[in-house]
Amino acid sequence: MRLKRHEQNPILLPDLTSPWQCTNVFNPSVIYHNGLFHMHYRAQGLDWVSRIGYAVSVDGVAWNRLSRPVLEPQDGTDSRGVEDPRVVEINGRFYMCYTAYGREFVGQPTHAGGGIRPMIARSDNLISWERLGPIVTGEDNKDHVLFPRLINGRYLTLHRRWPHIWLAASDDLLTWREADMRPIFGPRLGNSWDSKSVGANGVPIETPHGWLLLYHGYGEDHVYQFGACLLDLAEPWRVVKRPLAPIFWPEEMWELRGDVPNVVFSNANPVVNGTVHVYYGGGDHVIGLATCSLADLLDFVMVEGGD
Ligand code: BMA
Repeated sequence: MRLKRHEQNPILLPDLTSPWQCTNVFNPSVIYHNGLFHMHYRAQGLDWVSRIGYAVSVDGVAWNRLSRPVLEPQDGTDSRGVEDPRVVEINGRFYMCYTAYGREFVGQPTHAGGGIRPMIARSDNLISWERLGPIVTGEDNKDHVLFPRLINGRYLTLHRRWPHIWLAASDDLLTWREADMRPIFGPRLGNSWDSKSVGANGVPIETPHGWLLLYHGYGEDHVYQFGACLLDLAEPWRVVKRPLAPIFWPEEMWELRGDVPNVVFSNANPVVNGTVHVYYGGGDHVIGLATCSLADLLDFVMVEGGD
């Protein structure tokens, strides 16, 4: 089982005429809404600060982008950039999980002196975003993504306390208590591709068998790859299937090289007409698309995922 690259890859490149997105465009979120694909992507330009751009598409391959970013840094908590959006629609409103990379931090300085916060913002039109706040502060935490519906009346999010994927619950998206957080899975020692680190990709896909979660990982060689697993539908902290093999890894020149080499990094896997559309950053420099049938991916996870 492996994802198939689109023949028109890469599907989005830096715009050399635009100061804020002339260097890198990568790690996009994509949702399918009202018959259109809506992309939010991370962009870097002349100042190397990450901003979030927006683009829209009829076919999911050719994009029309807004000339201005839809989210930019606003204070010391995100002055180094707003990164890696993951957008989800819940009960008719849109929520964006994104990483704020700042110079100011609460608690101990971490990760080379920067603060890395998992933030949530809300929108009714995908363009204007209102910041709700962070899930946690005072630690380096990212790769957070909300589930597309409430479970037991609560919002759920995955997040990453390195090197494990955690689950957290909240009544209102504003208060996230430590007591409502727990680790759900981590790297697999000795397994070639995800032995060092893992983190969630896009919004978990609801299926009759459970939540299908695509995730990224790397091993000793630091090559980013994707895997898939299945979380229990009612108790998503329980991992029910997790195949050993990856489903995608860098092979193209623009995945092996780029701004950061050997990186495929995905924040989006919308399902449209039975096809999983995996949008991803290649080499932290451009955007690619790879697909598979949802039925085939589910088969693979069920059959190869162990008991
Ligand atoms: C991760 C994230 C991603 C990035 C990846 C590879 O830690 O910061 O934004 O694509 O590293 O550089």
